[in-house]
Amino acid sequence: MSGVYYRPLVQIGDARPSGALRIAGGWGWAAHVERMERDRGGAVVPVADLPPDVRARLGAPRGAIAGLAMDQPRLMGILNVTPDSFSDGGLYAAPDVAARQGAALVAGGADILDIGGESTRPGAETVSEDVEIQRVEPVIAALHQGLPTPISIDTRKAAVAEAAFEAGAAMLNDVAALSFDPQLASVAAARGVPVCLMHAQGDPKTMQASPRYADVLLDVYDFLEARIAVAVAAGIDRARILVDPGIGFGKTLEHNLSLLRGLSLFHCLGCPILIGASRKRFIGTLSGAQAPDARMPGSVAVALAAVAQGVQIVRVHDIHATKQALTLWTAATGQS
Ligand code: HH2
Repeated sequence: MSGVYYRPLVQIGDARPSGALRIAGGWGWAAHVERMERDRGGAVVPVADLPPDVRARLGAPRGAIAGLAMDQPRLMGILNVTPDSFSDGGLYAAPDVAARQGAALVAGGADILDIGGESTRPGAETVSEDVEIQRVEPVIAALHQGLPTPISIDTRKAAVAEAAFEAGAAMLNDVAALSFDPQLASVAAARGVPVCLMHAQGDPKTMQASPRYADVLLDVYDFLEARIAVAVAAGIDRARILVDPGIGFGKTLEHNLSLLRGLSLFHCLGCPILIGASRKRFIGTLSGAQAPDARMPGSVAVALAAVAQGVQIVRVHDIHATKQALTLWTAATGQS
């Protein structure tokens, strides 16, 4: 993008000036963008000043992901089938309990379920493919049989993804953006599934040691742009790619906040945006809520702030509360 970045200043509501650009075919629009260059700061300019290719990418409606239209905010319910996830570790290890929790998430408003068999919390150890498959496969099979809701597999490993797709998963969520397992990109390409590419700095075991960026927002943008190119080169259709800045993955509190404030920049990548901030440590740091399951109000606030920037998918633990908040936010901002 020639070293120049454009962050749409997303607004919501009907009182829209002529000439405003609808962002990604969604609920937000922008009359102005922040034009940014590294080490030079930003300047607010009208959307009329956008280069035509950037304008086209910002404005193009995003295609459906796993059958879900991207013209309204979508909730991804988290279901970790692990003994050690930071928030729900050990709760849903038995397949029947996990399947019941999945059904409860759907009843509470989840549009898609994200099933993970390996914790990627800071300090977590990698688990073997076999163990990860044993954890996720029966749960995905049970959920797929019982529910029409699409299922995403949260894994970095090709063998796990393959087993999950066989069992009925319809999307890949990779916190390593296809960099952990060289086989994963071709597995996803062959299946034709949507793929979420998430930014992380370092691996889970060491990523919080001392994360550093020149400019976190622009560095993460460049990383995601490069990973999209890798995915496309491997045969994954660009229309099936989602991007995620990876809140908490090799980021300090200030890094997380810079990314949340600048989220709408990622619309310029031309892909739906997914965000996962639910119950993460920075919410505890800012609010004083020590226990992860006490961080629901802060998680809901971050979810709404993201949706107000046009983020299409929000990955959350507290589905019922987030759904209620989203319903009321939508009504109160005059969109219903
Ligand atoms: N965060 C976690 C796991 N997967 N995937 C995406 N796309 N974005 C995220 O922010 C994200 C993710 C970590 O949270 P959680 O699954 O709740 O915990 P754990 O990794 O301990 O299982």
